[in-house]
This record gives sequence, structure tokens and C-alpha cells, in this order.
Amino acid sequence: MAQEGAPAIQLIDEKGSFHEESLVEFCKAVKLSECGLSYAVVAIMGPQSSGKSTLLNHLFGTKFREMDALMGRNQTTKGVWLQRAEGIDPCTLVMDLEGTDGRERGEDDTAFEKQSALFSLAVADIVLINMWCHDIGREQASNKPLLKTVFQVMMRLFSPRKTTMLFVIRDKTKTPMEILEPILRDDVQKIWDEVQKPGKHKDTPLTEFFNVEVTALSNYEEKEEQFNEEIAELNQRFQNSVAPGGLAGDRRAVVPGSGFPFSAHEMWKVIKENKDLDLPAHKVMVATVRCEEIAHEKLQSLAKDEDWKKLEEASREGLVAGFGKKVSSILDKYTSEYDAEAGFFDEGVRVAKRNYLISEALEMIQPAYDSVISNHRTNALEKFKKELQAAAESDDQEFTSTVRQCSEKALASFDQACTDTSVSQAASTWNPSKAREKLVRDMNAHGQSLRTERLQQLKSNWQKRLEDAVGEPVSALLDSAPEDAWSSIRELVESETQKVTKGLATALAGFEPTREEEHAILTDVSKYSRTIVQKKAREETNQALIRMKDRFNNIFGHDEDSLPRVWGEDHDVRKITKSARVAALKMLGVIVALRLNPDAPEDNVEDALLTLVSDADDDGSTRDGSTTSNPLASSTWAGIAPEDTLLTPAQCRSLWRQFRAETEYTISQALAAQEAKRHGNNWLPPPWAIAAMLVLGFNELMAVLRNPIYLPIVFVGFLLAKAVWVQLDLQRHFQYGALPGLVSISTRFLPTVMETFNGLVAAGTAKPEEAAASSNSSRRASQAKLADEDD
Ligand SMILES: Nc1nc2c(ncn2[C@@H]2O[C@H](COP(=O)(O)OP(=O)(O)O)[C@@H](O)[C@H]2O)c(=O)[nH]1
Ligand SMILES: [Mg+2]
Repeated sequence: MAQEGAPAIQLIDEKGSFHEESLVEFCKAVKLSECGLSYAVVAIMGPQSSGKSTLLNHLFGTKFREMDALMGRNQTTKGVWLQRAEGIDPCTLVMDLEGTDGRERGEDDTAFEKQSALFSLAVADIVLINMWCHDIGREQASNKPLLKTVFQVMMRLFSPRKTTMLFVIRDKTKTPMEILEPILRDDVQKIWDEVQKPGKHKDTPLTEFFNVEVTALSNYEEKEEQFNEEIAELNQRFQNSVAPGGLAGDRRAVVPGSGFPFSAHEMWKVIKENKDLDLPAHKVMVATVRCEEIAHEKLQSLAKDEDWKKLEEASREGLVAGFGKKVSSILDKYTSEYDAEAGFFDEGVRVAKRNYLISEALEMIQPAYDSVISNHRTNALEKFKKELQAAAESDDQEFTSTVRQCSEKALASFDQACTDTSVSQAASTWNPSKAREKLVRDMNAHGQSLRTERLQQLKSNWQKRLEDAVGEPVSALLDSAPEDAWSSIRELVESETQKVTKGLATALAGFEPTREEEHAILTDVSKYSRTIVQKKAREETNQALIRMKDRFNNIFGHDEDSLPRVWGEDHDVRKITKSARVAALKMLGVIVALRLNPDAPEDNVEDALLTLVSDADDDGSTRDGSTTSNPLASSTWAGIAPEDTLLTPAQCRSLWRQFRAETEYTISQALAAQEAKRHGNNWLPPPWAIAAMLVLGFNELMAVLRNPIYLPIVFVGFLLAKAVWVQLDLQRHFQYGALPGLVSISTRFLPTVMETFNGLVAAGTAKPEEAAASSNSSRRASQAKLADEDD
């Protein structure tokens, strides 16, 4: 129904200014933008004071100013006025124009009249031509110049709009319409024919440009009742005027309601600049501007959209499930709003601006999309790392294939996430391939570094095994240093290395190494055996001096049966010393260098070292490389590579000096013991002294022997002395010479005598068996005591 509160506005004032703001307000008030194409514009032209405003007000319920009948025929409506028709559906806008032959403006103002005529033709779907009935068929009719103007300006619109020209004949006479109408149409046709037309429209018929309709009204002032009836009838023709078959059913180049204010203003501008009005171009221009405006409005709404804001925030923070679908539906919401609002504009423009809207919106959304994809990529990488860690921890056997499986799984889940994130509107432009490539690169790098780490670990594990298998036996061999120590070491090393490399080669299979890689690792591990042997040998050489002394003492201090040697007169200390030294040097010879190469020629280290012994024999001291032929004078060993050398000849010489100095005491001790032994055996006086004693003491001896009392006393004294002798074991005490023997005996003499007497007393009082037992036990006790003293 009719819209209240939309009063008439002045669209163009008498100075030719267009009031766009008023128009925008007006359009808002009548909700024109909601009408789309479903609205009509009606304009009226005709001579000044021909009752135009009166007609519009009666026909459409508008309130345009009318001339007061009492004030005379003066110009009332200045410029162009606009109001909405009451009670007409669809929305119909009515334009009241200043008269085209107004007396006030005079002849000079034709320009404004022409301009306003052109404007109403460009804008209106229906143009009412108000004319007096008596003007029909008249050569000097007042509407003739008007029609001429209309037809002339029409040509400037470039293309026909099929405007409906409704002739309203005022103050109709009794002459019936059937007679008047053909005359009028004939007049119109004549004017059309007379109008100068541009080349392309030379033969274009009037009907191409206009629908001509005719109606007649009675005199309003005289036959008001009749007038009103006719008006009511006419009003009906304006209902549904834009529907097919309606008054303006075949109009063309309609601008959608939302573009009307802009379009009207632009038209007026072009008309005022006196340019020709290219309607199709104008339509495209209006569509472009309006569609762009709508697109921007939608973009602004999108930026403020709560759902989108939430989604954007979530995308920054992590993974967003269903991102693609959510974004798509938000986008859909705004594109369909756009579609609804821009639906009636030029299709080409509309589609282009729709694409613009989508591309701008996508540009706004892309950072969030990128962030989600990047989050998915990070997530996939983390998952890959975790799974690989877990899988590889439990099993190294299939390392490379595990890496492959884990990376395939991570990629599949990433791809799935990308599909989930994919926004259908951007399917052709956004693609996660860069992120995917980066993910693949990162996974490869991680897999590679883990593989290197694992391989290193595997290598060191097997090196440790090799060390466990080889280290101890090598140490033992170097410790005992037999003649064939090195050949045994070589054999051991070779067999263990073989075992280890074989095992390692099997373990390596899971890593799918290249031929070169496998070779390098196996070579490294087999080379490691040398490091182990070198380490062990180094340990030995570090204590070479101790080892030499041990070896020396072992041989020097023990006899052939490995029993501790008791130095006797018949021991050749010099010879034993030499052989002990030779043994020590031979031992040294074993540890001075690594001899792991089975193909290396026999070296002369031992011979060179043994020269030290013979040198020492010659003059009791080493000659520190005084002769050039001395093999120990060199800084290297002949036949041994520098890297195999553990002790240089010079170091050996210095060791030898130290060794000799430190074993000196042991040898001198042995010599001293031997000397003491020699003296110990000569404790009886020499035979000549015994002979002299027998000769000189013969008398005394005989006197004693002959005396019957002395003899038993001497006998008992002898027995006692013998017992004490046995108890004391004098021979042992005098083993190290007379003086130490005497000192030793002096402390034991008295207790021994006492013990002997006690033994005798006990034997005398006990029974014969007990006596025998006690004598045995006392012997055992004394033996134990001796053993104690021995220690
Ligand atoms: N003869 C005649 N006069 C009319 C008619 N309608 C209005 N008038 C008078 O014409 C004069 C001008 O009316 P107006 O509507 O202001 O004319 P406009 O200048 O064309 O808008 C007024 O005095 C009206 O009373 C009509 O149907 N016949
Ligand atoms: Mg008027």
C-alpha cells in the first residue's frame, strides 16, 4: 500500500543542480533498493499551466504544487520534482517537470527545457504528454515544439528505450476519440518524420522508440465529477505497469532500484555537459559503480563477521577442523547477499564484481588458510618424529623402511588435513604444495639425521663388542709377552674383526646403506681394532719399567722350577742376571711397537735391544749411542713405521738405564747373600788349628778321659749341648754370617736352654707313652716356632 512520509523532493532545482542526497534519502524512504527492477518512473511534459500538476495530484495522490486558479497562469513548479505515487503497485515514482514553453524563462531557456526533457526521457518509463484537446490537428499547436524537442533529444540516447508516450488530451470535446486519435497519431508521425535523424536512425520507425498511447480527460474545472471518474479509470492503467502487457511492459535499459539515485545523477551530469547519453554504456557504468559498492559493503561485513573472527583467531592458534567448509559457508553467505543486491545490474559487470568480491575476500582469508596449513604441516612433522622415534626405538632392523612408512603416513594425514582445509572458492588458486614440499624436506632431513645418529650408535656398539672381544686377550698377551705375542694378537684381531663386521653388515641391512656407505662403516669398524690394540699396548708401554723389573725379578728370583731362588755358592749370579735382563729386554721388544701387519718383514727391534745387554757386559755401562752402528742410536726402529712405534729407541735406552739402576740393588743383594753363604760354611777353625789344638791339649784331654768322674759329666754336657744345638738350629742362624748369627742366637739361647730342661723334667715324671707323645708335641711346637721365625 501507499507509503506515507515520503514528501515531494526537488530533484533538480531551477539552477540545474541535482540534489542527490535528497534523492538517496527519498529512495531509502520508499525502499527502492528492495524493489530491484520492479518499479516504474512516470514523468509529465506539457505547456505551462496546462494542469499538469493538477493531473498528477489527482492521478497519483501526489502533492505537487498547483497554480492557484485565482492568481493567473504563472510558473509554479520550478525544476524537477519527485514523489511517490500513492496506492500504485509496484512502486511508481512520479516526476513533475517545469513547463516546456514557460513564459518566465523565455526563449533562452530552451536549453534547460531540452535538458529536462531529455532527462525525463532517459529516466522515465512512461511520459505523459499533456495537451489541449483543441490543439489536435492544429498547425500552430503548442505541443508541436515540445514533441519536436522530445524526438530530437531521443536520438541522443543512442538506443531506443521503448518509452511509453501517453498523450493526455485535456478538456475533451464532444468529438469522439475514434476521430481524434488518428488525427493525433498522424500529427505525431508527421513531427517524427520531420525531425532530423542521425544516419543509423534514418529509417527507424517511431514505434521502435515509443509506444504511443492516447487518453482524454474532461475539463477538471467544469466537469469535475466526470474528470474524477476518468482519472480513476486512468489510475488503473498504472497498476502493474511494468509487468508484461502493462503500460510500460516492454521498457528497456532499466536500472535496478539501488542504482537509481546514482544513475539519475550521472545522467543529469552527462545531459548538463551537453554530451550525448550512451544508455548502454551508462547502464554498465552504473552497474560497475553499484556492484563495486555492494561488493565493498559485503567485504566490510565479512571483516566484521563474528564467525569469521573466531575462525581467524583459531587459525592462528592451531589446527582448525573443517576450516575449508566453514570458510566456504561464510563466503557463500556474503556472495549470496551480493547476488541478491546486485542481481539486476548488467550481468557482465555483476559477475566481474562478484569475482572481485570473492578474490578480495580470499585475499583477506588467505593468511588464516596459510596459517592452518602451516599448523597442519608442523603437526604432521611432529607426529612423524614421534612415531619414528617410537618405531625406531623398538626396532632398528627395518630403520629405513620404518622411516618410509612413517613419512608416508604423515604425508597422508597432511593431505587429508589439506583437503579438510581447502576452501572450495579458492580451490584453483590456493594449494598446499609448497607446504607439502617443505614437510617432505623436513621429514627427510629429520630421518637422515636420526639415521646418522643410529648408524653412529650401531657402529659404536659393534666397536664396543670388538673391544670386549679383543681388549682383554690382547692385554693378557702383551702382559705375558711371549715370543709369538704379535702373531697371536693378529690372529685374534682378524678373527674377531671378521665376526664383528659380519654381524654389523647384517645389522646395517635395515638402514639400506649404499655400497660406499656400508664399505666405509665396515672399514671404520675394522680399523678400530687397531685403535684397541694400540690403546692396550700404550697401557703396557706406560708401565714398561715396572713390567721389565717384574720380568727381571721373576727370572732372577726364581729357579727353573719357578721356586724362589736360595742363593748358593754354585749359583752364577752374572749369568742369571744376564738371562733375566735378556728376558726383560725381550719383553720390552714385544711392546715397543704395534705389529699388526701380517705382511710386514721381521723387524730387528729385539736384536737392537739385546745389544744393551752385551754392551753392559763389556764395560758395565751402556755406551749412549757413541758408535754409528748402534741400532739404538736411531730415532726410529728399522722396519717399523713411525705410526706403529710406541717407544722410540731413545726412550728404550732411557728405560734401560732406569731399569738397570733399579735392579742394581737386587743383584748386589744376591751377591751379598752368596758371599755370606760362603763365610757361613767356614765357621769351624781351619784344620791346622784343630791339629795344633789336639797336639797341645793332648795331656788335658787324656786327663779328662782317664778321670772316671769327668767322663760321665762330659758325656751329659755333650748330650745337653747337642740338644741345644738342634733346638737352636745354629746353621740357619749363621747363614748370613757370624755377627748376625751371634746376635740372633743371643736372644734365643736362654729360652731354648730353659725349654730343653723343662722337656727333660717332663719326660722324667710322665709315663713312658705319655713321655713319647709329649716329646713329639714339643718337637712339633718347636718346628712351628721355627717356621714362624722363618716368615
Ligand atoms: N481548463 C482547464 N483548466 C484546468 C484544468 N486542470 C487544472 N486547470 C487549471 O489550470 C491552472 C494551472 O494548473 P496547474 O496544475 O498548476 O498547471 P501546470 O502549470 O501545468 O502544472 C489552474 O488554475 C487549474 O485550475 C483542466 O482540466 N481544464
Ligand atoms: Mg505544475
